[in-house]
Amino acid sequence: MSTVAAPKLHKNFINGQWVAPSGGHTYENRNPANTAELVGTFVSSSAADVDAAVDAATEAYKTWRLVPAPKRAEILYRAAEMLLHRKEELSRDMTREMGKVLAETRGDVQEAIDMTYYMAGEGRRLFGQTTPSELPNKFAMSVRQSIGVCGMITPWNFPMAIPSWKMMPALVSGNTVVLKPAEDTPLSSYHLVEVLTAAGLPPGVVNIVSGDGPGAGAPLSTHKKVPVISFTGSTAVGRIIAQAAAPDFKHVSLEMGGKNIIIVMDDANLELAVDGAIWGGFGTTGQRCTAASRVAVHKSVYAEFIRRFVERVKALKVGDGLDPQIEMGPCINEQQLNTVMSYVEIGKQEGAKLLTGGNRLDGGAHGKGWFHAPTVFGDCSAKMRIAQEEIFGPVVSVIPFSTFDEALEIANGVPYGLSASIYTKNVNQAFAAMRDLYTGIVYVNAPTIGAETHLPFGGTKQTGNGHREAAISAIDFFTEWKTLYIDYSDTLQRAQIDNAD
Ligand code: UN1
Repeated sequence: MSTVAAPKLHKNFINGQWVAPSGGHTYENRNPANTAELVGTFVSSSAADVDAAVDAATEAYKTWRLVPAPKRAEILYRAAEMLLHRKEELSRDMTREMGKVLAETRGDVQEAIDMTYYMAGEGRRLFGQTTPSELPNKFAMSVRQSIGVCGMITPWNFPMAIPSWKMMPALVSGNTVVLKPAEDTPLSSYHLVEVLTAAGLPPGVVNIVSGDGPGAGAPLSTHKKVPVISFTGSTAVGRIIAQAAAPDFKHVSLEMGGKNIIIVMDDANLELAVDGAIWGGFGTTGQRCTAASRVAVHKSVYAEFIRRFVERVKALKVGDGLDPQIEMGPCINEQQLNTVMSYVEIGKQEGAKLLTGGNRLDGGAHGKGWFHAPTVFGDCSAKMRIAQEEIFGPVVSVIPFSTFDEALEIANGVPYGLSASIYTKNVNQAFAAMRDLYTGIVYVNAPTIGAETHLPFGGTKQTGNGHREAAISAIDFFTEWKTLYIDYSDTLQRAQIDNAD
């Protein structure tokens, strides 16, 4: 039987030490399925704490960048092994602080394990290019160089996976890290850093400052000694970070909102599409940036799809994610629940047809948590707010359409561009959709969620700012190219001049 962490005061982790916050302020982290349960107490950090963490990371960078990458990678390999060993206990703690069901928190920890192994492998690659020079007796190549202290601000919906997406490529590339985890889910990030430390990461290479956005996130993202910021969260906060970082030309990677769609064509395997819409729409209580919050269904199969989908949604068991019977957990907090409820009102006012759900669940076993019924709106038009804006909760808007072209127009007609999916057996339409859906990720005959760690993750338009997480693209973000020319001719050779006829 696995154990779970007892509630305690978790201090910041700076320079390999657990340190009390300079201001002495703390906050409570409670289980969203049962707010009577205290998961732990964490510190509310301020700019002074961020300064101390950045100083430690700056100092540690001097030596960490010179550790050979394969040696850095060995620490990551050890960490991955330890995460695997502790997977069950870490997953249980994550369900307690985040609320999603145990099968999903196991997936979250596994995603961190996958990323850690994958980036450890990069320690023996980190390839650059060699290429012939245009001049004789001259050698040309490019190498990756680390950048320095990377500030990371991570969300609560993937409390271990997303910090690992950012930390592992940064670390194997030779950077050091200051992490500000989401206020609602710091424990999982602490576990990750504990593991890295036990695996042999030197003091100061990874530091954690907990707290809220204004108190800790803002001083980190604007810090003069932090040249790299990696952020996952809302588009509104991403815009603030990008603007604040612009005067210093910081490297900024933003992973923001989504309004992802599943397109169900008339020839789709309907049962499979319903499975996908359930998992895509209500997995993680809809609190994924990749959530399928829109489902567009061809008119000829619309009635049948709705019938099967709504029946399945009504049967979803909502409750405490530690219970193996439960299929959907709570919203993360009261504010998120209120957002969901306000969008339900908006949907009703807009004239969408409420087919199931639409209410908070607060009776009986749900009484102590932030539960909302899984909700489906039918007969939505593509321009309704519930079909345009990110809700980040268990609400799916179903939109009927008549033609393939109309479906593509609906799919692309939102401000975001993270993930899209099409269910069809028509290979021509599948390829046309792969080409014409303007998103960072497209799935065929699978829902909008399910990204793997060795492929690029990110989106177009207001979802991102052109970078991609995971895969080799993460290494591209956390390194800079350095081009090297070595002239061994013992003469002055002028490029573009001495080689010209
Ligand atoms: C997110 O939605 O915030 O593809 C991240 C997925 C997961 C990661 C999602 N592997 O849904």
